[in-house]
Amino acid sequence: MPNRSAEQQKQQQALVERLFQSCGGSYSPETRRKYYISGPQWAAAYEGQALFHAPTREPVAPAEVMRNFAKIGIGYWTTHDTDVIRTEDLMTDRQAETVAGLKKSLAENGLRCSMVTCETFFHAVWSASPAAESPDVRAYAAERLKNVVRIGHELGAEFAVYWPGTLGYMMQGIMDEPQTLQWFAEALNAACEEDLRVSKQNKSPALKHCLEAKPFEPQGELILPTTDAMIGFIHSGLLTHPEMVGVNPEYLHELMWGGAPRAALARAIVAKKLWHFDVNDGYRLKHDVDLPVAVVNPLDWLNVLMLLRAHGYDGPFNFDYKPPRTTSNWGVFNVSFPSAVDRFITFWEMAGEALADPIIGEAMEALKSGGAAAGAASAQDIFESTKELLTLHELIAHRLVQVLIGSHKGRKFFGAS
Ligand code: 3MF
Ligand code: MG
Ligand code: MG
Repeated sequence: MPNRSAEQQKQQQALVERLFQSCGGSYSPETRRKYYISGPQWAAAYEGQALFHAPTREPVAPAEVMRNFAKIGIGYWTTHDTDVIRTEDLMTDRQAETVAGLKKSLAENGLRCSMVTCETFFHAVWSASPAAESPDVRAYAAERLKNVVRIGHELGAEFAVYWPGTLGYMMQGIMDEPQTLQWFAEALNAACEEDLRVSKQNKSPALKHCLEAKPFEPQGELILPTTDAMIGFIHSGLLTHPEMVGVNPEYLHELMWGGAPRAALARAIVAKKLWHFDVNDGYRLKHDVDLPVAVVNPLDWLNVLMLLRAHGYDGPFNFDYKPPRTTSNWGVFNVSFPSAVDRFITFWEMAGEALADPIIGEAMEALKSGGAAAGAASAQDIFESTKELLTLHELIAHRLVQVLIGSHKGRKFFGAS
């Protein structure tokens, strides 16, 4: 029996491989490495488990993830502390050994660690949040954040990300929110202080600390549910080093509360806080399904990348998605990551085309020039002067869909002229 299924699996892989190759449109590892794309350890090693889901895949060790990322052409690797070090081994000699091993694997595979993040949501110690009433929990949270900063320096990371996870509640009336925010700020302040200490000692640049929000999950109510809330928190006066702290919006997290990710990103851009970006896809007002980038909302993704290109975003694109649990261990590295990366690159290049499109360009310019109602004082005259121009909004939307489906390059359906 095992032999028979091994044979079947080989045949099925051959079929998937043949069909994937027939899809075409893939980029070489060298081309993929030109983009600031990072692959999370937790995404690659995700076993498919969830509240209603048993695992469908085997665990994958960091060295194996790195080997596969290198082969695919994903140049950067990101991790939570507990993705690679058991909670009980953190801040012990075992941690030092593990970190040394990770450094070696990164070097062997020609990868760099761009970001480290602290897991403050999974372990039982965080059940009442990392800013819990108990001073012991809070002191431990501060130590964990400081430890992540040190690991980040050790691995040469540029960013530290904090998704507070359980910073919220399931039931009403159990929490003093302003006090909890103050406590949460204390842990971040400790992380920034530690960063300044280590970077001074090592004569190396400080990390960029980025806050990530999610509107719900794992708690019913979160105290900092959106990227806007995080930006407000950065400027609340509770942080001792607000200049060291920015945001890491996640595409689906903004969609989950019903917002427009593009508008959330725009607000972070004008606040000069858009430093890191988690990319994935999913559905509005639903769960954090973490689908691969652009499989649900391709038009929106084109639009999001136009925004980022137009405003010179040069931070990482962190592929914080979950390979679907119907994808096998083999499929994770042979289909899931390569296809997600290639779609991203295609959308990035398409965004460049859309920004350079002469039709869109002329339409935008015409709209901005307005209707020469010079000196007009009446609302009606001003409206009349641009009335016909405003039809360009719909024309631009049509043109963007043409870029998405390739009509702008002559792709035609049913004998269109
Ligand atoms: C949860 C997330 C997290 C964060 C991660 C980085 C497990 O929905 O998106 O991924 O991105 O903790 O800090
Ligand atoms: Mg998520
Ligand atoms: Mg994320």
